[in-house]
Amino acid sequence: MRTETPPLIRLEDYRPSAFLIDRVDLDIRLDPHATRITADLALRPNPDGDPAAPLHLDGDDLILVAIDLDGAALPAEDFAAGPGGLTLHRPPRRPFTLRLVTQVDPTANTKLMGLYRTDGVYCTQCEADGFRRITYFLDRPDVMAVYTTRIEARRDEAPVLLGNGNPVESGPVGTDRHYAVWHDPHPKPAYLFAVVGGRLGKVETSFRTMEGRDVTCAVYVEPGKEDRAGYALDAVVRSMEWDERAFGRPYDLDVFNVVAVAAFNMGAMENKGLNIFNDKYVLAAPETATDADYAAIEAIIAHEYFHNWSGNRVTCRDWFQLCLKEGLTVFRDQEFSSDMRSRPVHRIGEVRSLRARQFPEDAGPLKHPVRPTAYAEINNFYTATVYDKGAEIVRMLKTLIGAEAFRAGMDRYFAENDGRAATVEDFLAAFAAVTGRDLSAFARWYERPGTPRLTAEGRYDPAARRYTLKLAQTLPVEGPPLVIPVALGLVGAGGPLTGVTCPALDGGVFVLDRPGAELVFEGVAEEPVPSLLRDFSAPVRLDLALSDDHRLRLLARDSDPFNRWQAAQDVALSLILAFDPVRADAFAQALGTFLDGEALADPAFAALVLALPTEGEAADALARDVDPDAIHAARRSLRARLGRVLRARLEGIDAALAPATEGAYSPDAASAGRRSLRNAALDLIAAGDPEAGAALATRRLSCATNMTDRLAALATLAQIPGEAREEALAAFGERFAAEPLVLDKWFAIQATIPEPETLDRIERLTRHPAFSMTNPNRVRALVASFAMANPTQFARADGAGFALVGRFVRALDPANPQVAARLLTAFGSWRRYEKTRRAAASEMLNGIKGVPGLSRDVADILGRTLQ
Ligand code: 0A1
Ligand code: ZN
Repeated sequence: MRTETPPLIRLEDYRPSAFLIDRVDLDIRLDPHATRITADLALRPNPDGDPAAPLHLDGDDLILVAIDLDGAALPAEDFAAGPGGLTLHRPPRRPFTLRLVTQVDPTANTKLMGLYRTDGVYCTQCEADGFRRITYFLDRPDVMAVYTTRIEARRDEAPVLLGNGNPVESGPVGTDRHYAVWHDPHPKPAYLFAVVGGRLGKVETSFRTMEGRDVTCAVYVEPGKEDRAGYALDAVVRSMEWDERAFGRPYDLDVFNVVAVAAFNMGAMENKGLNIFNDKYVLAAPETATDADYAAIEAIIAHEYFHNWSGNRVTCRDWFQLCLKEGLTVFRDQEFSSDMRSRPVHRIGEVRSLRARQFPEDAGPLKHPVRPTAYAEINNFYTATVYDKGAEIVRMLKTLIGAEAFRAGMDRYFAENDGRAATVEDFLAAFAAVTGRDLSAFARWYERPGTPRLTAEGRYDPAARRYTLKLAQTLPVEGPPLVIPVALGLVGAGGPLTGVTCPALDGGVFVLDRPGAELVFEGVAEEPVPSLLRDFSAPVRLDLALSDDHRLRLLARDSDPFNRWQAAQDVALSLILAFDPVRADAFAQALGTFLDGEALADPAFAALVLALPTEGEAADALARDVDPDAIHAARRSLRARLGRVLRARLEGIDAALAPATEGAYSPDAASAGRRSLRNAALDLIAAGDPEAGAALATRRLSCATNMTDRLAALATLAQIPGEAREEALAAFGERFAAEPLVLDKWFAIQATIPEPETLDRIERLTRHPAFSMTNPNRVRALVASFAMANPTQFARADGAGFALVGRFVRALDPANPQVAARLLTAFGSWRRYEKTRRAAASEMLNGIKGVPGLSRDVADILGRTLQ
């Protein structure tokens, strides 16, 4: 039996629901294997729906125990029920209540969707379609109801009982049980429903909103780990403050709870008033978490909190509109992090991750518009395109209309759509209304897949002191042009040129809304270098032929930090793709001058300048016949050369930063920046002189006082074969044997060693007592890191790397299809390899295709990947 390509759900087929549900009263009796859910649903026909339709409620893996309509048992001939749904053949055409009693087994729920147990804690995940695994329901985001939830459990098993909204009452039931009732006054779609029950410790604080509401904010974690929850709690408070200041959005309940759980498919979830988090994005102590972990915790806490307005108060009409909440909320969390940290450094980080994940996605078989028009499995559309390109669209909108109009448009969007399930059209309509502009051409960004290419060509006429810049856009798919905001300026030998006029520019931005345009600059006193797409003003690929000298002028002199960084990246990338010793040395000289001048003034920025483009970026630039071994070797030799030429300076940086980085740990951005530069220097020294590097890294490991430095030293050492590495790895593994989140880092470092023995290492590590196929973090640490961040070994010419990942996909699929499908996306660029590797990937993918009973998640990714 072969798995067929699953059927598609299409945007154009959207119809309002035939019925609505106004109120949901739940009584949940938690039990490890037989949890009973009694749901009283207040239903009514939808005036906008089909008046003759039967009532079909979604279900998934449910056992129906009882069904009553308006208090009387429903006769068997009036309905049909199975694990996958419940149909009432002749539903009343008036308001009525349905009581459903269902039973589920949370312990057996390995998909981690619906109600499940992780380390003894009951929790739920309902986005996108998990509520139907709790009770039969109209499980679609445009059906919004007011929920009251009573939770009952054994007191010893679940002393803490949490639900959405505000706590109403609680008390004992008999001698060993208890209950709690929660009421959420804000109508919400089922995907935002949550309950939690378990033994949990907490930290809490209170926050007074701009409206004067006192909110109790709490973060719940595994008992004993309360001292690692403080940073997350602080991030909650900072997020609340910021959303008031930046967007005028206050919180709207009396409590805001965050719960950390060990097994979670994604990063976190914005359930109303009860955010549930992967514990990796909550728990932090200097000894166990890196600077990057702290930054991610801050960003994800903010992201989920900001969903309270962009997602919960205003939700999505249907799942095609996912970017409406995700793109917007990513944009909001990016702005928050930029305000909390260094804006340019954060922007560079955003763009690096866009290029690492979204550009390849948009160039391969899994590409899709930011608003897809069809899907087989919605859980496969929580993608870099929906999230990150979606955020770029919001950013471009702000660039186009200006900060003030953007804020006015946001206010209008929230005011007009509060309590509604909205669409991308509703979002754009708010900005069109406040600006009086027609945004229909801009809206094409939501519809057109693929990364546009922006080509630029400049000509200087010294006699006329005129510079002419031709810009053109090309799109991977035919169609009308996009509206591309191009922030730009001209840079002379001494810095940005002044006294230059160009009427086509508005606030330094040219809006390219045609296939091509010519910009004329007057009063240009010397031959300039154009600095284009400043601050990465649009998610496009830029084709601009510049000499190394001109690029290095941008590095030295441009006023735009993003383009200074970009200039160094461009030179480095061209050297990785085609090495030239003379150019490499000139590049090293320029880096040296840069480091001398400003490394210590802005260490975080300097660290980014030293971080060369990744092997993935080089592969993405090549686009075809990719040989990861050749890219790896080229990048390695460039780094070795830079390390040797810059050795003295790198040692100087190391010494200069030693006192500041060896003191007490603080996760703030400035301190983190110093650590990142010092660790970047160490890594480059090691690239130039592995022996000295190994010695230095070993010393650093022995005196590290925090996880950032410890892990950086270990990562450097991991690249250098030898006994020192093996000893360091073993010591680290023992030291943190009781720390699963730290062992994840240890798994990942080993899985990304670019050596053939890594395959055996991974096999060995799967037998490590801390490894588990049922915890997604463990699987991601060991296997997804290998697939996504070890290009030479994943794409080995003999196919063994592909085969290893293929085996994991197959083994995971029956238990947790979402995680299996995500792992399979590592093959998204398989057609870009040279032919031996391409054949190996094809063979592996076709092998999975033959497996009987694949999940819809995996079958969908596989079908599209092979298309
Ligand atoms: N809305 C969440 C993402 C999310 C989606 C699906 C999940 O199911 C396993 C979990 C979380 C966010 O954007 O953070
Ligand atoms: Zn989100």
